[in-house]
Amino acid sequence: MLLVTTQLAQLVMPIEETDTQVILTHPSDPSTSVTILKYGATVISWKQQGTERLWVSEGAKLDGSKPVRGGVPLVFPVFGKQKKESHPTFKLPQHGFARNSTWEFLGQTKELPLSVQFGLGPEQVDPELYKLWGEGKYDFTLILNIVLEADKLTTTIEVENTGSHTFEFNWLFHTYFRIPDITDTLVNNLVDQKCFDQLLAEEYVEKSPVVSFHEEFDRIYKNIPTDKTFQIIEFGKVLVNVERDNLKDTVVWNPWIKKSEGMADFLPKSGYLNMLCIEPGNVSDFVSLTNGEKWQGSQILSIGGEIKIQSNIY
Ligand code: TA6
Repeated sequence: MLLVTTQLAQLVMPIEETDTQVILTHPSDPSTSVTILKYGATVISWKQQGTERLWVSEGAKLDGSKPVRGGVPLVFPVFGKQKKESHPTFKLPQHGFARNSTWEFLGQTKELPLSVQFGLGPEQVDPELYKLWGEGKYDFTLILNIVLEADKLTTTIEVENTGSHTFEFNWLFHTYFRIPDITDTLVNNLVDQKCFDQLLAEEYVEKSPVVSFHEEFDRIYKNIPTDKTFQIIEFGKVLVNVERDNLKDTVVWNPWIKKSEGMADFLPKSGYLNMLCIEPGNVSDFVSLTNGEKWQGSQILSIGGEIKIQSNIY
């Protein structure tokens, strides 16, 4: 059948691969797409009906010289810096090595919903970096599954211990959301959850039904039931819903003015007004995997919908 040019133009390439990136375009909506940098398997763009939903610094390095400042950096096998010198992750850099290793694009796994996979193993990690983790004695496979739907983006990580030594790890999706103005932004359904405040170095129970932002904010909310949905709300409208599967903790972070000024790759410096990190993970303790064991967790991001208040009223 002869397709005229305009119809051909409508034929969307659902998956496009370059040397450094993979771009998924929704089969029936070319204005909905997700771009993944092979370096760190970092999602660096999620456009939903043409609106960019993630924040990436204008100073972000996309050439593999350092982890991307923005998008969805992947944190493994340690969140932050381990304090115990005897811990196998003690010598690793902050947030581990998954976000600064080049992952292998494993291809498409499903037509609908459009799904692709990326993989990481020890052979893809800088040897100098890898031997900092338990003297390099561990063997693992990470498989990242990314599913793009019309108004939803799901990222699932599967961790497998493919070696003979048991290891323990943290996992976190370090997601940077793009928002119109942090000073008009609220996040709900963290109320009554225990959190560790990284700025005060103390633990307390969150008592605000909706959290607002007026200074640097860096809290690890712990052991939150996965039926709780966090909603980023502005002027009574839900921007994004953040749901989790098997990820019991969530970090909420905004660097504010001073911290932003201290990060060379955080640009523009006013960018703190337009970003908010809501980071589902397992970071308040370690997951332990013995030989052959697997673990998986998902972050499910969706757009809009009704405000849903979920508090522990019983
Ligand atoms: O997730 C919050 C956090 O742990 C903050 O404390 C801050 O360090 C942020 O991560 C960014 O870390 P990075 O290593 O990407 O500069």
